[in-house]
Amino acid sequence: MARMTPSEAFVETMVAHGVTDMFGIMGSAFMDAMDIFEPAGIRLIPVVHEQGAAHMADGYSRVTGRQGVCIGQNGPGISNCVTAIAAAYWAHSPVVMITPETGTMGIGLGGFQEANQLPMFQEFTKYQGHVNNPQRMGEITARCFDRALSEMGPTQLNIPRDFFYGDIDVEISQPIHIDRGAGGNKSLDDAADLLARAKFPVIISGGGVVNADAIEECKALAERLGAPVVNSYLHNDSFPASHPQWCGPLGYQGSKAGMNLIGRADVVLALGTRLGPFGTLPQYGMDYWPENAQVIQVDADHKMLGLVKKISVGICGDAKASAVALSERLDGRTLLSDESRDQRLAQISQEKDAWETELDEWIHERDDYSLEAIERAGEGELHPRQVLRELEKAMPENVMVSTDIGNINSVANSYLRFEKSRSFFAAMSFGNCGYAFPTIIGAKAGAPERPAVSYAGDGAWGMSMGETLTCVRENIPVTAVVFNNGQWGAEKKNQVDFYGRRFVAGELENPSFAEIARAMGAEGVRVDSLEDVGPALRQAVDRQMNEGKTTVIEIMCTQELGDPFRRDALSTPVRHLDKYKDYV
Ligand SMILES: Cc1ncc(C[n+]2csc(CCOP(=O)(O)OP(=O)(O)O)c2C)c(N)n1
Ligand SMILES: [Mg+2]
Repeated sequence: MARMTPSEAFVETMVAHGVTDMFGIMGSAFMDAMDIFEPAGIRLIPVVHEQGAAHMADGYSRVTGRQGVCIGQNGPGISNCVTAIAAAYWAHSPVVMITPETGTMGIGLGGFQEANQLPMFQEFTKYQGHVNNPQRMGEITARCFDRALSEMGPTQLNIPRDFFYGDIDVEISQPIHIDRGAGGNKSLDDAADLLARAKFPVIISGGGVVNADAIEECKALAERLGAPVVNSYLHNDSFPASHPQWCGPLGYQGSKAGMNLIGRADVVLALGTRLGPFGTLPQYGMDYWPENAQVIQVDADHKMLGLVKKISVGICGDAKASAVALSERLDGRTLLSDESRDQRLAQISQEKDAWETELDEWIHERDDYSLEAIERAGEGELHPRQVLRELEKAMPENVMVSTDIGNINSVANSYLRFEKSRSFFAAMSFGNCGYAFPTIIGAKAGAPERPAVSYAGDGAWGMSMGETLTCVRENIPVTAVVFNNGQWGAEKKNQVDFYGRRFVAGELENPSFAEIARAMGAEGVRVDSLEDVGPALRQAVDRQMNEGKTTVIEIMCTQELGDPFRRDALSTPVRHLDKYKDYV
């Protein structure tokens, strides 16, 4: 036990948990602790808006596998973070959100910046620690850090602001590491038997494979089975794209090769994935989910087993340990699928070739609205698909890419391929516009040696571009690609398909984003010819890595639009009132 102030206990516990960086905006509520961040070896990275701070903590945790930390002033600084914490929750990111609160002697009186801060994060946190007595500062801080990792999601540390002061006796806790294990023997035996009897097994490699650093173990299992491997939705970095058995992502704007192959499966091994409902919806008019296949699902969270899809075997385990245990059980065994190994590998390669050829030829969208948009496009407006292909070809090795929510960003799903995990940070299931840019800044802060590239549409860019100032001020160089199509395209697509092209609030009249970037102290480049796309990305990455400069690449695009996001959730309008009778 050592005598400390609660501020010291709080800071020392963070140090014990390896915290070196935090994101946030300073405030009086935690100034007593903030005062000793620097001598403790903690850098508080000041941001433009607290939503950005929480996204940065998310990106930081997704690339490092360690806790990302954010903090803000009680009341508005904290409520500004809600959206980003919700996004981190659905990305399974171990973010610790530190929320200093109104002092205990004032709460309930309607004082300054007062808010009840636990309910606002209740739905989006795995654990909420409230320091109800200053003596417990160290204990509850440690628990928030441990739970973020053990539960793989955000936790909240709520601290009444007067509880930073005083004298307490504390023993600083060391981190608790949880070894999750492979799952129960019976479920592993059953799964191995199913795999041994499978004729056409297919593996879905999910976010759990990324989080458990289990690519090699997934690869070994896939190679033993000769099975196609598809990525679960927006986890394109869960299997190396150069591997002959990699078949690309399932889900919205994913790989037709992957969808065709999983459609033939009699056994699906869903490794480290919750099989989220959005990620397996029909695409390109194909209802590919193999309803009659037996499904083995491996997830570290038992509550995900069988939640969305019917399963035959559920394994509550760590993706890495479970993959090893399954490989061991298959070792030396003859598998039914061994007979057809060569034919299946040939099918994988045929399907992939066909999809690559289709992508090469699919240079623009072909629906009526898109054809008209192309017709009316001005000089220098490029086809998004061609732009995305050029960017794909120009991506540097070891790149980290974040993507936003929007039509072009979603189409990008077919063109983003990775060799290693912890490389792709999409906006995942919360699907908030404005996700990608701050998230890549956090990722870059966590891995300064890796090139960092974000994608955003012009609408989403408007929400998030303020953080360019953070890149410049804090010397965290990244490369931001902005697809400028002058519209909130993804939502406009619904007006095309369902609302008789009655466009409401969808057009965006934009200033020059390149000029704005330059005014903020970054480099700004406008691209309006296809040949310039690749070189612009390469030069920007070069400036990022060698000169420490952030570049915003604004790419001028036509208004053509790919398949809509939510075909599953919209229906053609019905109007009963006479005055709206034409609105059908
Ligand atoms: C915070 C937030 N607000 C609104 C939406 C609804 N929404 C989804 S996509 C989209 C349009 C995105 O436009 P843009 O970023 O320009 O990309 P584009 O679709 O044009 O490629 C909107 C408004 C959302 N997902 N998140
Ligand atoms: Mg747009």
